[in-house]
Amino acid sequence: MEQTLKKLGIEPLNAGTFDGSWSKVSSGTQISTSSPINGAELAKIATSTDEDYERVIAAASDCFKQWRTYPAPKRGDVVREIGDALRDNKQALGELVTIEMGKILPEGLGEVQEAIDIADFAVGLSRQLYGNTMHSERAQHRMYEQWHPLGNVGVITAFNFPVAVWAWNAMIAAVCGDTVVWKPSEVTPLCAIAVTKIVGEVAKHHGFPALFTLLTGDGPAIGQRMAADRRFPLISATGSCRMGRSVGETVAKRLGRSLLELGGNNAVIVLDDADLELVVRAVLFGAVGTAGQRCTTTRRLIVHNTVLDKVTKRLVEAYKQVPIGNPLESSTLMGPLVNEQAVKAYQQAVARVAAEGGEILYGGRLVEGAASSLYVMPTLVKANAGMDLLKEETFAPILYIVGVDSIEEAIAVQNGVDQGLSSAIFTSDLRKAERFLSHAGSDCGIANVNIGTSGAEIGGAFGGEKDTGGGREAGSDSWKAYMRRQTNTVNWGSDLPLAQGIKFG
Ligand code: UN1
Repeated sequence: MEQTLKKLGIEPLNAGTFDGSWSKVSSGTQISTSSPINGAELAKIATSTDEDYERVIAAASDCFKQWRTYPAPKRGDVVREIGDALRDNKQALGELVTIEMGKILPEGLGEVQEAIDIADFAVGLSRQLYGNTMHSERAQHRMYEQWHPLGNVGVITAFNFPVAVWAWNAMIAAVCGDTVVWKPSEVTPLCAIAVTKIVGEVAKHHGFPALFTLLTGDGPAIGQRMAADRRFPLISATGSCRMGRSVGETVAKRLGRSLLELGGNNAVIVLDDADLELVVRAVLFGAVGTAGQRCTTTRRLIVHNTVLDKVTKRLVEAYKQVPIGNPLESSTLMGPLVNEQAVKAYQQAVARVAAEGGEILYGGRLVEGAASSLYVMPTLVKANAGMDLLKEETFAPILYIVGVDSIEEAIAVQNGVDQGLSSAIFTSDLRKAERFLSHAGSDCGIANVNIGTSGAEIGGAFGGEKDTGGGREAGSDSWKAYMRRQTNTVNWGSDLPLAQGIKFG
């Protein structure tokens, strides 16, 4: 652990504010971050003061005025170098994700890869920020749309993807000509500091030291302040529905834009003709991966009653074989939960199962003799669709299994929650798969066939409907959220015809 921190320039006490240079560590109050692996303190961080906040916004706003004049493909060059710098640091950064957040190393490395992938995507995008051209109804007129840089983008991220989700926003925002102010989760500040050090060097080298700035807080105060601040035309926030509702309301009050990627309550539907081998593998990754702390984690398994017993038995067998332990060790499949609060949420959910008419089939308790009190057993629950628990997102490895008699019932159960992020169906029947993907099928932002709910590629737009917040990040045309659109009409004739054929005077 020490080696990793050293490689990434993490000190025992770190500045948590970056405005193009790092603030003094003596300024703010200090928070400490510890590893869920063994509870050991990793480092202390000086949080951002009110003055730090103002300095960061001023530096980002100044930087924006320069950065937006820099041609988009050149902005792409800077992002390409950032992708290379992330490649150079992939191992150490992946380790830091694992050490500070607790996901297993292959997932920590995968997360850094996701950041590299979006950098590559953004480089290509920097030459493809296309606007449309329309045919004007007026003679000798040209009409078209262009996309301009937006300004400072405030990026508020959660602990569970402490590198990748910032990168989805930051890499795209940067090629769009925006500056990025990052407020990471107070649970994973070191990941943010390490990333800011790496990308800050590249940005500085190109003369834009305040392109990617950082604010560290202790709790929601800084995020709320950003949400209310008109100097952020866009706030992109990832986290719980509760947080998103509060940020969204505050941003809406000043008529700003928000891009929200909030809670999921993702289901996998298993039909009677499903390839069960694929089901078990996909559900294991989806429900146990990242210890159930992805927004895309599989939380509900909706199974056709004819295969319910078979699927349940196979999953119990598979769950028994999940090695739980130190996420840095290659044999481990599941590490700890991130903190005590997460363990409490897990325990509270487990405690409600019986009262709500469910039955714990496997797990439901802490791992005995573990290196910290944060290791829980992945849990399988026999459930029914009416249980209140199934409507909630508990950020822990608890999978509720529900039996159904038809695809119609399965889709109704799957859609019968407030969240709408990710969903999947396992079937060999093309018609049923298409039914699931149709307008009358899954109501989620992501709907997959014979693939689980988590582990999306960056090339598609990522996000969900309903209480998930409606935002789309990463690939496809998500970039449009980070720019402002302008419609231009140019008259190159010598008359002034009016639209709609109006004669005036
Ligand atoms: C998140 O949990 O906030 O699709 C993001 C996935 C990852 C991203 C998850 N690519 O599971």
